[in-house]
Amino acid sequence: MKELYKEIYKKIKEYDKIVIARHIGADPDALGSTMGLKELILNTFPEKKVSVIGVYSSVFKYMGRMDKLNENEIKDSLLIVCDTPNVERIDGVTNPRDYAYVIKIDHHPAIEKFEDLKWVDTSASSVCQMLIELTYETRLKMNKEAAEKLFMGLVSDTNRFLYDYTSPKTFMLVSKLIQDTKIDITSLYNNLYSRPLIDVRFMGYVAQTMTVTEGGLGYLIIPDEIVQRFGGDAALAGNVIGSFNNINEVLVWVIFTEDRKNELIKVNARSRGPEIHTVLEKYGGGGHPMASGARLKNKDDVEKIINDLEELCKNYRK
Ligand SMILES: [Mn+2]
Repeated sequence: MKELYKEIYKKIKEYDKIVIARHIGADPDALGSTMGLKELILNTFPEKKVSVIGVYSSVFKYMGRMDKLNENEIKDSLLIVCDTPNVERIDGVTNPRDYAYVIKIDHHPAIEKFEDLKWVDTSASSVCQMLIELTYETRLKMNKEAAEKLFMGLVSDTNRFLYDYTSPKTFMLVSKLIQDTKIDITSLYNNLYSRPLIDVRFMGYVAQTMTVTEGGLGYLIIPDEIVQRFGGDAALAGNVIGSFNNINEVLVWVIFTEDRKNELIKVNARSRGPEIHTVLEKYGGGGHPMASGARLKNKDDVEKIINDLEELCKNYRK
């Protein structure tokens, strides 16, 4: 392992121009790792040119702005891809081979080889955790700005140290990070977890209205009128779906949101028991085993999905 850290460090040292990328649909780990890595590199090598690319996310504006990429510099640049297992999911890179050298740093199971050098650790809670580790194992220099970004990404990917890949190593690295940089973790939690009142009111609506079946399926169909009442954003369900975890009576929960403008029904589904992605795949959607979604053109599919998920819950309970 030590050799791998050294090799990554050597490549960073070798290149004057470095581009850092992450996956589409950015989340705090993707943003925190790329922005944090940029800080680390510039703090260690102030003369280098480091660009973080990808679509800017206003939801996570506290992570910082993206950089403009100079196309002419690609062929001389080192590309570091964080938190992304395959080319199709890299935001802002069509062909990694256009770059001089490619490093992949990831904690997803490997899907595709597009790199010259890889560090994939599926036991790591987050790529942010991996970068804290890399820094302490090499001559990269930590600072407060990098620490804040890495901390937020790690906290978000572990859901505040709740998920089971939170390990003794996670706590050890975070402990050292806080001690070294004196980051103010309370204010950072504010960034991550304060939310608009409308989301909370909508959560109340979902909690009040959700039907819960015998098998442990919670479901809810939200008509367009209700979406309009809560601000008219079809992304609303996606913002709150994660908040219905850990309810005794609910194993799987799904919200169907009518989107009249686009003539479709958005499906957001979550599970804390059976794997649900295969059901959603059947209806043209997909995702992770515990978090999936779909966009339905056919209204009849709503009932079919409810039946399939209910079946899944019942079998799981047996
Ligand atoms: Mn991640």
